[in-house]
Amino acid sequence: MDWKALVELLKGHVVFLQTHNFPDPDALASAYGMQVFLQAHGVKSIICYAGKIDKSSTKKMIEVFGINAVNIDDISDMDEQDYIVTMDSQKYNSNITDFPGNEVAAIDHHPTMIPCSYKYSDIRICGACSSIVTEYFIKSNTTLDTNTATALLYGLKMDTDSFNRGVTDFDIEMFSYLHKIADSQTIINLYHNNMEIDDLHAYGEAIKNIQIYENVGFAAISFDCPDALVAMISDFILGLDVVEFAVVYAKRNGGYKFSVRNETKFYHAGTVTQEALKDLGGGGGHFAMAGGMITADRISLLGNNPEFAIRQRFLDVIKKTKVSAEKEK
Ligand SMILES: [Mn+2]
Repeated sequence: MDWKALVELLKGHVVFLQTHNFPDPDALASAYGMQVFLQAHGVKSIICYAGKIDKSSTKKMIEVFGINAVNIDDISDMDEQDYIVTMDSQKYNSNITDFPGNEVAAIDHHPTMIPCSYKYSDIRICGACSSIVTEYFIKSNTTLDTNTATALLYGLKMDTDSFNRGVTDFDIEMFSYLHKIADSQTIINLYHNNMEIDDLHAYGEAIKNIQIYENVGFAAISFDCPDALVAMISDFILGLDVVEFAVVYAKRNGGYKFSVRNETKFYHAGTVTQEALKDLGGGGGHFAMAGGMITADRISLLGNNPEFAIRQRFLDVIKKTKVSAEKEK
């Protein structure tokens, strides 16, 4: 991490901070934190994204912290000269749309799927992109106001499932810094009001359709729902005592959107998902959590029982992974 190099690189340019599509709290918080940080060093930037901000909890977060995130449809003047910093995501990922600007930098906490050479990159595996952005304030001695600290803490809390998932010593260190400045009441208010009545329909369908094969739980949702909701349901299924690996998917644009969770030490959710969805649309992510999709044009590859084929693909990869883990013992 070299905060001066980042500021130097961006100075004098039109800068867009682009989150992954359908941004979640960590993407928005880290982009917002970076915007405040850059502003303090004389660099103006615009937060942008593709897709929708489709959860009321995320909309509420934007309102509460006063985050100005602009949908790409409302940006007409971005050109190739403009600089893009990808936040909580990396160029070429399946969850980020390629905008006209030049991706000169990436700040992310996910493993790299397809390498890209940036002028500046800060990609570290940790619980949340918000943690990485927090360090920019600390290392540069930049004042961190309560609002920004609260947003970053919220992003960190949400992405780590309250410090249970993918959390590292670094996240805890950043948390202890944010905690001193953040407003805990705001966090409590946001945290305890992140489910909508409509979400219950998706939960209901997942509960009805759940299928369990040994320690692997599958649930299909027959209608489109926001990424964040699919992820919440995947967490929910993982909460079952017999389930150690959860695969939840919802219909989207003629294909499927996946959220995968792993609590074993044998499998890697990211690589299992990548392998299982190979040639179908793509996927990947962390050890404990991953996402993916099957695109409409690839559905036919699954034959006439797509749900069966999906289960088969995941179970095959999991079985293979298990065998190699046993060999290593
Ligand atoms: Mn994140």
